[in-house]
Amino acid sequence: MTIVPQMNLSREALEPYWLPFTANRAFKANPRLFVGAKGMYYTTAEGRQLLDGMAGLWCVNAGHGPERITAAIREQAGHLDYVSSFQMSHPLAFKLAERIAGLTPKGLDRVFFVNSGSEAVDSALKIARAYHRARGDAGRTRLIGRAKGYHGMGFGGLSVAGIARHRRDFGPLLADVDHLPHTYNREHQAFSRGQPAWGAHLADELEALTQIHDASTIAAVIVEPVTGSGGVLPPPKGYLERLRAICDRHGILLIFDEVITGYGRLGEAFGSTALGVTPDIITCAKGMTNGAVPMGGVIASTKVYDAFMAGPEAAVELMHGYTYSGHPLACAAGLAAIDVYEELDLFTRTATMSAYWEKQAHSLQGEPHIVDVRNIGLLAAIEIAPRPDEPGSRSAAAGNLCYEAGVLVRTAGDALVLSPPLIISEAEIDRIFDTIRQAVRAIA
Ligand code: PXG
Repeated sequence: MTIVPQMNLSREALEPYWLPFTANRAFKANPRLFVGAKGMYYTTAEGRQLLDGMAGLWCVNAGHGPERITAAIREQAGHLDYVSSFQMSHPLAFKLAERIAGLTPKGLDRVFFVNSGSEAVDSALKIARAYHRARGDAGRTRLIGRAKGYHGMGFGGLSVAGIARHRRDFGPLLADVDHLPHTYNREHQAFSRGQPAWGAHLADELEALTQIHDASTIAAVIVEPVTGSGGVLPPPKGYLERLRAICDRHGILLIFDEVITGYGRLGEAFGSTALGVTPDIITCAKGMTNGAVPMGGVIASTKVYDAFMAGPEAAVELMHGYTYSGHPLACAAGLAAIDVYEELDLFTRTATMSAYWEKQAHSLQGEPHIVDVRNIGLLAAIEIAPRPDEPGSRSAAAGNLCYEAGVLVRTAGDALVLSPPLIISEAEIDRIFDTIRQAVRAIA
């Protein structure tokens, strides 16, 4: 019997677990197992410390395991383990919605709880369609996404998403969907610091779509304010403002998917505030509980919410929700996470630290294979030229070298993407970029 040393389990014992988004056979031959985490570091099963350059999966914004969050979950589990949110609730759900409404741009203050980013997106798309119907405008059903967009793995989110490899295997998606082009153009934008100067005009593609579909058929446009998984693409200056104006002109709802940009990543509680453009609906997840308990949310404007509140008072206004919506443990973690963010003044700190982050990220310009560096807030992508006919192989090799050197980064196609906990220090920022520097110098 082969024993996998990291796990003290037989190779066969690894079979039943089907891992998501993973090369299962390769993983099971060489498992990466983590047994602990604190602050900026993971502990692997071999006892190595790994600097977490990804905040888990873009979610552990205050670093791993803040005691206040852990204690809040523990305590809540002892009081009220579960209660349905259908026609009943519990006090923490109301408290959390109120706290979140205090973090969002003005006018966005009605919070619908779900359990993940994917559910947040599907819920937001359904709310957008139902909103128009509630106003007597049921012909508005079309949903517009964008190339390179990631909106989770539900059929709704996948339909508006723009990463072909994610969509390919699953048959027909939602009908009545179209996409804007993405905003990346290396020739015009390479090594931009923060938002690129070129590309605002790409928002006019929405105007062009209204000429194909007729604006009166379009319910909503959904975009990530900064494309995340698709490779960290900050919006060109003026682009989001232009999308907003076109949506207003045609009565189209604007949804910002802030699953990554929410909860401080751009130096304000939400990216909408940091970027100065207010959507009608925000989706969030990840940083909501600092990754400790699954949770997501749809934050709607009062205008959207009020449109649902016009019918008979005893009637359910939105036929939608999940068994675990507003789960007591998630709400406890959500409240404690906001406490921790505020106690550390983490969002302001992020705004300050991102200048150093930007400087160090761009110090990689001129190193071998590096064809672009993109950054905004505490996000960055290091674009690595692919080997001929082997897309992704060189970035994967660089990512593996970083892992061996004790730094966890993520690869997205030909890019290394970085999204560290917001508590990162200057010395840790140096270590991340120096490790990448050594890695790209070492690979062919
Ligand atoms: N919207 C956005 C913008 C996201 O980044 C989701 C929705 C879906 O969230 P859930 O909680 O359902 O996973 C996400 C998630 C990666 C990666 O490799 C990114 C995500 C998830 C898994 C992998 O970058 N983002």
